[in-house]
Amino acid sequence: MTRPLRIGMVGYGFMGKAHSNAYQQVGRFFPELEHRPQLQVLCGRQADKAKAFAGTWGYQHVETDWRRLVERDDVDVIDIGTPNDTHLEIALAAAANGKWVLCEKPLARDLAEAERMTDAIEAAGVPNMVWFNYRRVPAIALARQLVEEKRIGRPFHYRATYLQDWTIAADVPQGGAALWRLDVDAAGSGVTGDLLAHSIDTAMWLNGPITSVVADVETFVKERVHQDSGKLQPVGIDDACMFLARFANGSMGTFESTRYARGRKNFNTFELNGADGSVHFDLEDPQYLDFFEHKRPATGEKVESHLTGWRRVHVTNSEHPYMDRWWVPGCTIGYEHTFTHALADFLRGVEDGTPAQPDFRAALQTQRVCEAVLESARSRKWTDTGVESGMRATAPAIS
Ligand code: SOE
Repeated sequence: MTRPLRIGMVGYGFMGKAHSNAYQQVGRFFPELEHRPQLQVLCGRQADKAKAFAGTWGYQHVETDWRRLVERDDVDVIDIGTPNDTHLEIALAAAANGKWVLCEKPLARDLAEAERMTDAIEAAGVPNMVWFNYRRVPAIALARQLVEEKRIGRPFHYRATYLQDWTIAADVPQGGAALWRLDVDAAGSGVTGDLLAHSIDTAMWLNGPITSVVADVETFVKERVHQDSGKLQPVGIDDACMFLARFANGSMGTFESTRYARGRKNFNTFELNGADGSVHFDLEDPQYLDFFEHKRPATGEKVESHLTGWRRVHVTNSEHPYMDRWWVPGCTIGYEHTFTHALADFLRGVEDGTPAQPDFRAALQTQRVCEAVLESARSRKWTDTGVESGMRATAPAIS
């Protein structure tokens, strides 16, 4: 038995597309799910663009004001795919109207907003999720599986980078449709909220809570023309951020992110080194997970030291996370599939009563780390994150 789930999508940009595609694909590739997303209403401020998007993707109706959208009786889910400065108000109103709420990352511009959103969602008791899609890259999910299988052993180091290069030119303006990420009022922060939030979410999923950080940030281009005013205005975001971290499990972390790494487009990498093994991932080569296994020889067993080395696992077998839903071994999948996987996990969680992660509360923990990072960069001191120790984003205890 299937039942329709009527989607009210807010936003028709990059994420509007990525999420709409997931709604269309999920029932085809995860047919066992009971809920079948139905593209009901597309909401966007510019009527002509909203209508065009709705036509392309098959939304039945168009709204230009999210306040009307959240009150509609023919909508079950509100999906927030708009700039960060709109997340709070929309989430609060959606929760007050009893809608399920899906929100694009980062959860909010800052911790205070994220706390209000989490409180409101939990008080309303509605299903919710934040689209940290990279957890659903099969190779990253495989890394988590290897941690759970205790193949990494006692963790020592976690190393993450998230590098891009699209804001190097000083004449790139800030603000407006495509460039709100450069406007601190709309985004809340720069690479910390936009890119490092991904790295932090993945890190805490694989390696548990981050307890304290010390950070440094830089804004290389100090003034940019704002698209709304047409005037040169100070830039309030961090263009680059580096921080050291301590994890609750005793391991050490380094995180680096910038939009000024010439040649790097979406270079999202991590490496985890433990006593028994290491994993390495690079999103620019997303089908692969590199794994190094430190073999402890059984008594009398000869170790073939001349053959030790990293193993490149091509993560396309049906035994790999999510891959039984797609093609034959060796045939690859891409970025858009991660959203379909996230949605499938969310719906399954609702149906079997084990909410998918990261929900708002888990994303709130990532927001705590982002806040501590920015605070540390201001104070130039080690700063506690306040991440809840029982957080549900935590990887299982690693011995
Ligand atoms: C920024 O350029 C961006 O689009 C992020 O906002 C996304 O979350 C990331 O996945 C790709 O890069």
